Amino acid sequence: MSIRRFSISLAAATALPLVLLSCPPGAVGGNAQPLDDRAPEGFLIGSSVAGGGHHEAEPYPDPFTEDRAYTALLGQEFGSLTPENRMKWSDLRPSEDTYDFSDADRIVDFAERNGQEVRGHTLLWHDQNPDWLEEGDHSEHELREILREHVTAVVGRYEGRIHQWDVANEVIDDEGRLRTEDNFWLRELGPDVLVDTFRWAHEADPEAELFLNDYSIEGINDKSDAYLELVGQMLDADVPVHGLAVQTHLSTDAGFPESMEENLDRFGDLGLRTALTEVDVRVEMPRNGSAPTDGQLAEQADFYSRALEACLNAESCTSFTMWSFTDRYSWVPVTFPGTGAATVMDDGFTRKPAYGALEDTLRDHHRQNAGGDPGAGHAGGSVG
Ligand code: 9MR
Repeated sequence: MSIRRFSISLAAATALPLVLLSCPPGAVGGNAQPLDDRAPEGFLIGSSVAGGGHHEAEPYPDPFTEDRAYTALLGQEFGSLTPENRMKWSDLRPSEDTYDFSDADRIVDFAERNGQEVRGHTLLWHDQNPDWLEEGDHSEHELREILREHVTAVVGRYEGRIHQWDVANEVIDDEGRLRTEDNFWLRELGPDVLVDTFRWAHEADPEAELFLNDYSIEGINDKSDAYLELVGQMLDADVPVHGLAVQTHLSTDAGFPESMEENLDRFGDLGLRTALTEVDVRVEMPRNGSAPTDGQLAEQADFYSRALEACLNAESCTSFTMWSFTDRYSWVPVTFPGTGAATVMDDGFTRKPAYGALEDTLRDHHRQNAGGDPGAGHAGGSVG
């Protein structure tokens, strides 16, 4: 991510007065009717909360604690928040003997003040594990104890305050095989530790819904087939798994996953809940450094709209969470250089056609299902 992208907007936008939060759609700042308030009852529109991870190498201060214009929108527009990095091992566990819950607590407190739900992310992953863990010299028994203790402490700390957990993240590879080599836990403790982790999480908070979360499983393909099989086996063994979380990192170049609704339905048929948990749609950035073309933005808007529509139509799918709502803090250009502009607002919080497409999709869904209550959302708006 280049400094150029931030040179104008960052200083200006952080100084925006909060009065701008009543601006009409399309303008910088807030909106007359926040996105989540347009959603049908029981359906949440969410966003990740920026901080940690790639942000630490970027030339801006911590977004969540320092960028008031950002947090104002975060508190106002969404019914559900997911810490982008602050509940990962890298952030919660500075050392084997210590926990640092300060950033995670701040997010959960903020969500509560704003009447928002929180999705917990994540407990068992192959990435963002601390060195003391992956490079330590622990016996199998000790590692198992470290994991059990962590899951119990973290899920237990937020008992009753986090409604869904991405317990396991990306445990199946692109060929549809369990990551028994590159997932530290599965490699060191064997595949059954996956099941144990769900059981420990369930014991720590019996009310929390426990999910498997992954990318490239939007449509019906080898990888989502592998999840269908895995989750079927887990359910047969009475493992407390309650949902499949479909990340939904899309690219206009790769085409839209046409079988999305059908795919969500087949997990719903198993009695699972589904959720779109990390939605973004990246585009190829023009080589001359200019903004995406109107054609690209229209195509992106269409992808956002179709993903939301698939989720709204699938009975099992009850939330649509974006992995950043603004390009200012998106991970995309860092990981996929040459691409970007993946979110519904630009660096300066101006709404793109994709934002309008989400509004239209929610409105159309409401019309088709007249009788729903689009006003039934979270309290929203309080920033503190
Ligand atoms: O957005 C996160 C970024 O800040 C981190 O640097 C990165 C580390 O891998 O993880 C990103 O979040 C990932 C999420 O936890 C799991 N799905 C893929 C997301 C994007 O990489």
